[in-house]
Amino acid sequence: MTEEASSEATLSNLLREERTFPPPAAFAEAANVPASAYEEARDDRIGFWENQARRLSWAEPWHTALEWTPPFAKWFVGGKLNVAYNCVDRHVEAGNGDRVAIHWEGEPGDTRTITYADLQKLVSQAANALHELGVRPGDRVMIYLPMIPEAAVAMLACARLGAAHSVVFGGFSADSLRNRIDDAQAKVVITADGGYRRGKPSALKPAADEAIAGTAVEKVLVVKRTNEDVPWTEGRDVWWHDVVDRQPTEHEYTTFDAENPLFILYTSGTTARPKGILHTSGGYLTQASWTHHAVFDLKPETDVYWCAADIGWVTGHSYIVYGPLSNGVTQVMYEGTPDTPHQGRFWEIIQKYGVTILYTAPTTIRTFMKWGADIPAKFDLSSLRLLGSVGEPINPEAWMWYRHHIGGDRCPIVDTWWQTETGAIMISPLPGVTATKPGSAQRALPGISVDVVDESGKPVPDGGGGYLVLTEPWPAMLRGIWGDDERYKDTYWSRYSEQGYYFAGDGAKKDDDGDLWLLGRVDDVMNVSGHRISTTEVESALVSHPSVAEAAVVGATDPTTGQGIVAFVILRGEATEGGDTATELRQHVAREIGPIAKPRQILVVPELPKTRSGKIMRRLLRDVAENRSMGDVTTLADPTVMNMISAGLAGNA
Ligand code: 6R9
Repeated sequence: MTEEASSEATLSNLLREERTFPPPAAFAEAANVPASAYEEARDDRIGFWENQARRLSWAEPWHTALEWTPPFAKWFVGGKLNVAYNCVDRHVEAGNGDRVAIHWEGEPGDTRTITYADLQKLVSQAANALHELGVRPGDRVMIYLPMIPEAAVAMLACARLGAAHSVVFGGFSADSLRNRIDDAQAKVVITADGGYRRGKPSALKPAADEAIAGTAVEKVLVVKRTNEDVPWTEGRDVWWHDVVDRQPTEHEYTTFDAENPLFILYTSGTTARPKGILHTSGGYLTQASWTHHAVFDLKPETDVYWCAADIGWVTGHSYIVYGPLSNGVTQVMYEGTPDTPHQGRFWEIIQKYGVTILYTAPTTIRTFMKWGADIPAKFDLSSLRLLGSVGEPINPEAWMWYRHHIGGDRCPIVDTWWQTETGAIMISPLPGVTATKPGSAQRALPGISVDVVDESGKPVPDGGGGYLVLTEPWPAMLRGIWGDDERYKDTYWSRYSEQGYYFAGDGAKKDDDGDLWLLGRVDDVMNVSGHRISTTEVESALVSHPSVAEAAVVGATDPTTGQGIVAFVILRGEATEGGDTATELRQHVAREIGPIAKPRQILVVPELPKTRSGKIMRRLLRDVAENRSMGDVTTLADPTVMNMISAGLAGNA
């Protein structure tokens, strides 16, 4: 055995998961998508997607399902549709206007109930207003809003007009917003006075103003949410309630090409130049809609669905707005943070609305673990029937906690792998079919072709590890990087250009059953004395210790080993920081993975630096671990976290 192979073998310990959980019989029997979907798609992949496209309403049918000029794809060429009509009007026309589309819950406890008939009126008014403000098909509109219904309404209004929206997280800085406005050459910005976060109004308009000054933006449409005073630029700024509310509640839509741009979403990156991921209409909506139906087993008449993501993340686009609404779902939308006013807020919401499907991120689940299982135990969660996870690899430990404490050991869990670039879910169990394994996203959905390959592009055998690639085009795939075809080719298609594979940038392993384990971004691989160790594996080992709630691991330059493993851990609510916690945890990792993976240093911290989509910014932790001054923190959900960490570490020393 080579050294590489032997370390791979040691490191696979954690990923040899013995437990499997087949779907409950009743669930399987009533499931939307049966096992035969895999065969159907294998026999005729394109035909399979054409069938799913027929779940939508088209004004004109396509003549060519896929035009593939690698790496540029066009799906459903010649087809015409209106995305907003598909998400709203057709449900009203089908007699479901009275169905609740959105149960909105504001952080302070105010609520709004919006039916599909209401939504149709709201979207029509907003579309009329945007038209009045000069928005035309092909234009770009920036959306910088808190989690209020107007965010979804604004997106749909743009879609209705054939203009592309670009949503920017409310938590992003003025600088980030300005970069994106410039790159997209947006004409109109939709923002709000502010939103509520952690029990307080949090202003948005001042940052929007700072970002807009000197750009090509002509109009700023401002929603009143917090009633705080805001700076105002006459002639440029208009209130939503002045301009939108007086519009007719009907809007005659036109239909657009399947390849008409629907949105640009910027990925939060480490480089200065934003990367605008471009998505178009027909293929995107087909896959967002079908995956939502298939992976969440969505039953529009009876389910109450809740995706607890922010709309500024791709998950909010595909699984709050386009997927769910195209399926006529009743859903919950929540404005605030999970611990305001108390740590049981999520469970209270689930109990109140009878939520049946919950979709959230591992980071949130680990936060709940940290707060303790007695909190959800105080609420009635018996309405839940399916749980989903997205955003990061979910540690087996967190998976089991989610299954037991939230899902009452009865709800299937779907661990869904996908990216801003893929537009919709690619790898996930099918809840009525797959016997799930804690920590594994398992296999490609029907109609999706993935593989794990080595450096040279050769598929690795079962049991092996390498890089995740997508081997065939898929309907919701990005159509490019806005304004930069070269960068698109470079970033995703140059690494395996010979094979024509899309390089996802994620490490992955196939276990002995051929199931997939995602290991995080490939740049999250450490090199310790020549052994390649993924940060995810060490983090998983740490989190499997009863006193650890959350862990982030980085490789810091080490004079002897190349890199040394530095772990930042948050202890669980009940655990206290004792003198030998670090020693105990180092031994624990050695037991779980092998001595080579033992962290050089373990630092107990109160919080971890995360983006709004819950991804740990290891780059900043590496700065701390290597005693450097900190890099750019503007994309952090909470920029004060790094100060807390530095202060805590200084105190420890
Ligand atoms: C949807 C979303 C994409 C990156 C992706 C991967 C990580 C997402 C995951 C997962 C393991 C999962 N990721 N889901 N890793 N298991 N179920 O998160 O999009 O913000 O673009 O991030 O997130 O590393 O490459 P995006």
